[in-house]
Amino acid sequence: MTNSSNTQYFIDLETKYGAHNYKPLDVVIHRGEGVWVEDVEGKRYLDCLAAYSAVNQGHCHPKILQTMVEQAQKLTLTSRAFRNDQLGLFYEEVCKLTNSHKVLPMNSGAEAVETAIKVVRKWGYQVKGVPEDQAEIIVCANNFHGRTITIVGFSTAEGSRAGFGPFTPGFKIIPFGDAQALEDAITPNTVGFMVEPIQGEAGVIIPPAGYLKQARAICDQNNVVLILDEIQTGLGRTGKLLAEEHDGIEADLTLIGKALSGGFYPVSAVLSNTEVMDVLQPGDHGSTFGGNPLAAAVARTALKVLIEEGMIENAANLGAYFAEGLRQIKQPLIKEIRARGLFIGVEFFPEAGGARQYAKKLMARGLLCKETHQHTLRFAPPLVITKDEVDWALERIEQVLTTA
Ligand code: IF1
Repeated sequence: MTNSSNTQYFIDLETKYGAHNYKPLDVVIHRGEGVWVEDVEGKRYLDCLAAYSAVNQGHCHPKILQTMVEQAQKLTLTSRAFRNDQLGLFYEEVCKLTNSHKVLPMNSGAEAVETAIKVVRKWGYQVKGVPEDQAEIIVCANNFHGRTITIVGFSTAEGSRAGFGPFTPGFKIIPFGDAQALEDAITPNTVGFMVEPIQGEAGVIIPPAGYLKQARAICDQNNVVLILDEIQTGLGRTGKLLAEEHDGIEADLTLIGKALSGGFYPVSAVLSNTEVMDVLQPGDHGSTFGGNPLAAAVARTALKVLIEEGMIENAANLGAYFAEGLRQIKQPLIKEIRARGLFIGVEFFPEAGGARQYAKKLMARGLLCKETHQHTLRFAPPLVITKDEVDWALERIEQVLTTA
């Protein structure tokens, strides 16, 4: 076997030279198209992770690729010292689509989260009148918002925090899905409440019906900015453009990332109403790459194909179909199946001995997915998946879950 087709060769390289901050499944992928990826030995897999929802539009979507290439041939980066002809168009399109007033573009999801934290703190001091350095932000237990020091500082996952202190003060943690806890935690110094509409890393945890509506009302009553982290739930994943639509609410700040580029490039954004975003003045915040013309052009096309090609409706329809198929599988070790659109979690009882074994067996049968929080298997394929492909996946999942 030549080096270039030898899985072990690439794994050894990563082990020898790379930081060991991940424990990936031992599949080395070298190309992808739509919902399918191929490894270096020519084996094909149906991708049910979709790069954690960054490739909602499918791998290497041809129209996004075309934009990427055409824009890269013209102009990639100006820095924000100068203007470019893509940024304003991106702003207009994303605002009209999401009913937002103002946008601030960044790169990674974590940067969007950090940006939101800065913006609500400044809003708290300038508009709400919170005394200097007293601003409080409320977050939820079992959150996942990224990996910076500030963000892991308010994580409740010991593995994310341990060894990285001291952390940024000013955060309060309450249980997820508990509106009363939110009301009780608010003080006159509370500037924001940040929450995932559905907790992803925690295992696709859907809050009780009415929770987000109550949270919206409590934030309104107490002059607190509601920040929804839709970095994973947004852009079609749950069968709506934004997950907030399921609850008929609008956040004050909405964070999007991942699929904003269809997986071609790191692009994130903070979507805001005017009052909150207008506290930022020139020099307050920025990024060398944020809002660059390549990112803006790619994001414009990524949003366009999501809408024009019916991916959001497909997520709603085939997500329901996928979940229904999973519910037909007779396996008493399944504790619960949670699904909204193509955001699906299958939680096993601890007696099953962890979900990773199933992920490995599914990989051997040509389906890629990932366990989360030890006992939950997450299925979140690209939103371009077809009914036949869902059937193909269900067949394999049933085989793996019902044969010892
Ligand atoms: C990794 C999880 C998914 C996110 C939400 C912000 C970010 C993320 C709701 C930060 C990132 C990631 C990153 C990825 C694993 C992944 C993940 F399992 F850890 F939770 F998707 F489910 N808000 N999610 O989900 O965005 O800075 O990474 O662009 O390998 O850490 P980022």
